[in-house]
Amino acid sequence: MNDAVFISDLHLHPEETEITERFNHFIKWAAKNTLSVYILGDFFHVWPGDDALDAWSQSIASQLSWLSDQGVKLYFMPGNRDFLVGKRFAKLASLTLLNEPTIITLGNTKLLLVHGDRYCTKDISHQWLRRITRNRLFTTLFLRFPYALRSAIVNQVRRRSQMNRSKPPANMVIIVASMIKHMEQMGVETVIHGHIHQPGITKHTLKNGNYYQYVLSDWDDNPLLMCYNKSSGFYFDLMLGELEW
Ligand SMILES: [Mn+2]
Repeated sequence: MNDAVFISDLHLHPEETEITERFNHFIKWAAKNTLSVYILGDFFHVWPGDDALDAWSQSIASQLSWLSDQGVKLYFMPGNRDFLVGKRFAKLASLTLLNEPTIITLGNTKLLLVHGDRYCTKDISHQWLRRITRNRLFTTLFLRFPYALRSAIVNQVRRRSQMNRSKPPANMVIIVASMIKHMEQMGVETVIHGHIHQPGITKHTLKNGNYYQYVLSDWDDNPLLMCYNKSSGFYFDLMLGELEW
């Protein structure tokens, strides 16, 4: 049994049926294998606001809520695609919303949780967009737009991003200096993030010590799950089990 499992970048969308099936499988896996789940952003590929709730997203919410009923604590940090996930969805899915960034402690490790896009500091246009979209005044105003208009805007973004789906944009790169600076500011030596879809564990050795970077995977093929338990520490796992995909 794990104390925590970290996932991100599922990019759930009603047209992506395989990813939805993987998510369904994950729910059953998580009920048996972890005490808590941390979702670190881009859970949904697009989310125009909680009034986007339809039969498909209601079913996602009810599965999360079922998992919570099994005693699994659920935490949700929005990413750059689902920053409009709000209290209504959180309540329906029985999850706790987390600010970005958030610090938690597991065992003796202080962990910095972020989505990851904040470290893509070479991507000037994204950082500009990020400042706007993570601004509460902007989100409040944007949510007053008619739903159809918001939906059209976010779907336009989706179409554009699908065109270069096979290769992530060159500017989607973590700038390590920006990341370490943030970790120093936050007083941590370990960060967990997603966004760049390049899973791995990297140790950065600097004069003043070591910094550990855990990067989460996307869900396009076989997602790797970042797990933590007291005896094994942090490790990547696959959703194995008796359930067929
Ligand atoms: Mn992202």
